[in-house]
Amino acid sequence: MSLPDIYAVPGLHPFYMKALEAHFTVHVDPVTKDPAGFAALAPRLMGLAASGESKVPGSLLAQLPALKVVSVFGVGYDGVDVAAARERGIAVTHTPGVLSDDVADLAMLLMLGVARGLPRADQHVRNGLWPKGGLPLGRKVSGARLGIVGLGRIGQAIAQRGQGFGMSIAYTTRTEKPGSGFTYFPNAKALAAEVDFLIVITPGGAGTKHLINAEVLSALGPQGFLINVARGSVVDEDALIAALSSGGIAGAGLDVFANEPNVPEALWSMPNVVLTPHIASATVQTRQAMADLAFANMQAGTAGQPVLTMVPELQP
Ligand code: A2R
Repeated sequence: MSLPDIYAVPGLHPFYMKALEAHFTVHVDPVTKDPAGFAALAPRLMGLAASGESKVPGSLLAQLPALKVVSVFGVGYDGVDVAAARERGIAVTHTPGVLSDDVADLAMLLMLGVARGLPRADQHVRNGLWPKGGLPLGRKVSGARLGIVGLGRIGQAIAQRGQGFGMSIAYTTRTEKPGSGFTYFPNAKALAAEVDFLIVITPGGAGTKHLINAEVLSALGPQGFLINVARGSVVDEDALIAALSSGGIAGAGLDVFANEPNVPEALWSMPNVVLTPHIASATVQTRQAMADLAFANMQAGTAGQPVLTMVPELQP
């Protein structure tokens, strides 16, 4: 018996691909790779495997009449046209929860790294500069004021870690979380004005585009640090570069960027910035857990069974 056909975007994680290939006939990027054959293949494609950064526009969904599920390997799915999927009765799933610890860990790593100047200190030793002198003093993290923009699964995991560092925790969300025990601010600007470190961990997409703008950065001020582990679109990158280069804020730790994998060259040489290439969930353990969940969603969705983790907008 032939295996069901599915569509896979290019560059999917090998753990996810391995599981898919054992149970499906996987067609990688067939629109581009075989445009002539695509019309014949399209009516057989029952699932679409995507990553958190993939673009899955309504125009693509419209070409896939048999599609039952889009299974995203990632918690963010802002590239998927969920409204178009809803109209066509297509399930959209993601991998919430299994990556929260890793993303929170990386947020702390970036915060500590930029505050204590880890990249520069490492280079200082490697380049043989230690015997010639010391480094500028860092910024103490323990006991400082932490502000979290977005107090969902990952935001709460960050808050827990911040508590472990004796930090005071405040946050902003669209709706107050009275049970959290943390101090609520109605918007990012008001929060930024009251904290030393501002960590951004909302979803991406139109609703949060440039939530962190010049005004918010100005409120964070010359002693404040920005950490972004959400999506590049949430921060106005031009405003951030301007604030970093003028001393408007003290520094930044960034895992996500507006136009990945391209990072503005202005950031490369800044000593008060720590940059990582969107690796927040990139551990063996978490990528395997994400692959297992994304695969389970694909299997359930293509079999017409209830999926495990539907995106919130499509939940009943
Ligand atoms: O919707 P609310 O009020 O419960 O707050 C959510 C918050 N959020 C916002 N906060 C401020 N302004 C906004 N415009 C805004 N829109 C959403 O983000 C909630 O507290 C948080 C999202 O939490 P979860 O849905 O539990 O997501 P999780 O697993 O923490 O992941 C967050 C994002 C992903 O969407 C990826 O883009 C990224 O982390 O890796």
